[in-house]
Amino acid sequence: MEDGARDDGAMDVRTILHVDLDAFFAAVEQRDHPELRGKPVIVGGGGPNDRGVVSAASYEARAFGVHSAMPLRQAGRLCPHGVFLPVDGAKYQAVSVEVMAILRRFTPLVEPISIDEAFLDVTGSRILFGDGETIGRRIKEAVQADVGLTASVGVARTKLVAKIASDLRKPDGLVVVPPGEEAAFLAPLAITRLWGVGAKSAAALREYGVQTIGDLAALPEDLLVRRFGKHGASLGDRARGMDADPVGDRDAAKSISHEHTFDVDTSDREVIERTILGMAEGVAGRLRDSGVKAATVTVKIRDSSFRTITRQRTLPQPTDLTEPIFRTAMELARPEVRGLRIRLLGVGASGLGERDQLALFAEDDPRRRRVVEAADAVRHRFGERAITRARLVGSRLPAPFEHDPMTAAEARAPRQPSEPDEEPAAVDPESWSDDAS
Ligand code: TTP
Ligand code: MG
Ligand code: MG
Repeated sequence: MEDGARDDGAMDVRTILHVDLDAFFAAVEQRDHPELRGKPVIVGGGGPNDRGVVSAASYEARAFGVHSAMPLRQAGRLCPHGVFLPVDGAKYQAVSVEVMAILRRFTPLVEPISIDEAFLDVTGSRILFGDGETIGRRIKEAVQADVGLTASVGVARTKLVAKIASDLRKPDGLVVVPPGEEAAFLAPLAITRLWGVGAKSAAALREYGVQTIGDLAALPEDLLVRRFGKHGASLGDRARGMDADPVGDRDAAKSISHEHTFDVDTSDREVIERTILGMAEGVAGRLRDSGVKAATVTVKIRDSSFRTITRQRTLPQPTDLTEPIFRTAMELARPEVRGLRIRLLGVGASGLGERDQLALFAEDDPRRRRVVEAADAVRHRFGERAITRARLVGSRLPAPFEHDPMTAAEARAPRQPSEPDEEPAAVDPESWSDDAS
């Protein structure tokens, strides 16, 4: 933390915006298919009989109780007349790039934290564009005019409060929290809205009768420190709306990466794929060890002529799991390695945030997390390379070079057991095996 960053005088002058698109994937589909506007649209997997989960639900679908991360079958029961669509990842990624470019018109200090949201520090832009509220309104207008989507914006002097504010009047919201009113703004809200308060901390806090952020702010700091350690002191601060975290803090320096140089340059797809898998596992394991999730995956490729390229992509949601990292790395690498002899490969993860904090935005499947954590225990005991899924070392190798699970046709097709993104939530422990290599 910088000198004086906690000083109220310094914090006073900051104006931070949090911008988040409304029902993003579903809104893009409604934009592109006007006949779907006003209808319950559910984006995710292969429809209501698929065993996947909902990625996004339009606000019309939410009226039926459908939300992100809900099993599609449950969504099908709640909303039998809903329009179910597959995920068109490439399209949403392109829209995301357009939106981030709009945000950069208002300040260079833009920190994307997921595919549809970013923090902006507009402190230095006020002279040009007006106060935080004015900039928020102009951003909403520009996103609507140029991209055809609605965004919700929160304006405050801290990231934490701006993030909570943007969520409060969704969709199409604009919530401004004037300096000095943070604590009063937060007080009536449930503690689960606070970063760093996951389900576990919330349960522990309930033992002290804490339901709202105001209840938390009123707890004596020494009690919080005794119960939650170092984390406790900052919990109290955050409950009062104090957080000095600067926009753009999660920079490239905070990243985790693995690289591998081949003994002999290779163009063997299977070797390349296994190498990327091994590195994705290593990176995901280190993310979990550090208790953080990554928003962005990067691959580095050097060919036999020493030409080096990197490609990166921001994930729909931050992760610390092997599969999304592997799948994304493969999607990035696949078009680049074709026809080349590869000398070096690297997989990196950046845009790191606390797991607890990010878990508020997207709850993991707890069963899946237990399986992953059990595997981590084995990894810690026997070393990095002890665990690799049997299906990936055996004959049933998936062929990510041949198919792209993000394309609509693929997503509609019946699931292949070997598809890297379709691991059943409860993994049979028998499907894990030792990999002596
Ligand atoms: P969110 O911004 O969390 O949700 P949203 O934009 O759909 O709706 P809201 O109006 O509440 O902001 O996530 C952005 C996109 O990320 C979402 O449209 C789809 C994707 N996503 C998933 O694929 N799975 C998830 O569990 C979540 C939360 C999001
Ligand atoms: Mg959103
Ligand atoms: Mg979002």
